[in-house]
Amino acid sequence: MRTVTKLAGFAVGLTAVFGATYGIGRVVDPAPVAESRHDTAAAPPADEHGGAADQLPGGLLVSENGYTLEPVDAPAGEFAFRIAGPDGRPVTRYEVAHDKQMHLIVARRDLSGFRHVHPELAPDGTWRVDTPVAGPGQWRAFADFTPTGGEPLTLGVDVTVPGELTERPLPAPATSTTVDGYTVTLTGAPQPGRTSSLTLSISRDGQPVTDLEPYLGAYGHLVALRRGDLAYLHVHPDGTPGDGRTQPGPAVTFLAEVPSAGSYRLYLDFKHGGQVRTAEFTVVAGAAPAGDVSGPSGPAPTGTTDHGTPGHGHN
Ligand SMILES: [Cu+2]
Repeated sequence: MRTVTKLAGFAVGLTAVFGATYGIGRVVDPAPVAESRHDTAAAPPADEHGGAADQLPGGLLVSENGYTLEPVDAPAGEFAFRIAGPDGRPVTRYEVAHDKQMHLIVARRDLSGFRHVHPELAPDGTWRVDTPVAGPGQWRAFADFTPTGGEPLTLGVDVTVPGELTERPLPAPATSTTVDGYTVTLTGAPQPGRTSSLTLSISRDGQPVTDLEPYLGAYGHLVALRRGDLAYLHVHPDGTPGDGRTQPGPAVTFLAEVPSAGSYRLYLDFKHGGQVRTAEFTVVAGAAPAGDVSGPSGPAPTGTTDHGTPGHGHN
């Protein structure tokens, strides 16, 4: 909290200095940047850095655009946190996105143990939820939210659970997986730097599932995490229930854009029979170097095909 208070004070100081500069600069040259800075406090200073912010994947920063994710001490079995706003105080007003004001996603650093939960907001701005973090290891917790008056944000923080850690290798790339008797098949492959269509088809006992239930405003919710740094990627469903063209299965289509070549883990949440399940895939975007851990070491490949080539060779 002390740090936040200091940072907030620093921000106020900056604003004051900027204001003075603005006063001087206006005489000489009315800089448009200063104009936007002078706008209402509700407008986040995102525009000036919009280009960079657009390119940086979500979830890599604990603080962005003046908003900071702060874990809060909680009883055993509970996970609690706040979002400190630009004024240093906990944010208490949020917009609803994908049916919820706050999406909390956790994954272990080895990309195992994914959970997606929805905390409850207390009037003082504290979010609480039964802890989704299970088992020893280094976890990354992502808070995906839109503060009222601000831009959508995904902030991330590390959470350590002490104990003996058994690192799990990333499962090999595959285009089919099973969960609780459901088979989920992936068509399409992400391409670095551009939007790709990913279609996930769900069947059970060999029969296509055609009565998926809406979950978070869609027939599926897809999260992608990059191997190596757990960059969190926004993946948008193509179509919404009730739009007249989107069917409740068996196929659910998403538009995904990955920032680099490399391995990603996809997590599809879907709801059927009143229960939400998560199907997981490893996918490789672009020409991943052998044993890839990080981003591209050269220009992003652009010549690969849009679809097909499922399960690029790995290892
Ligand atoms: Cu959610």
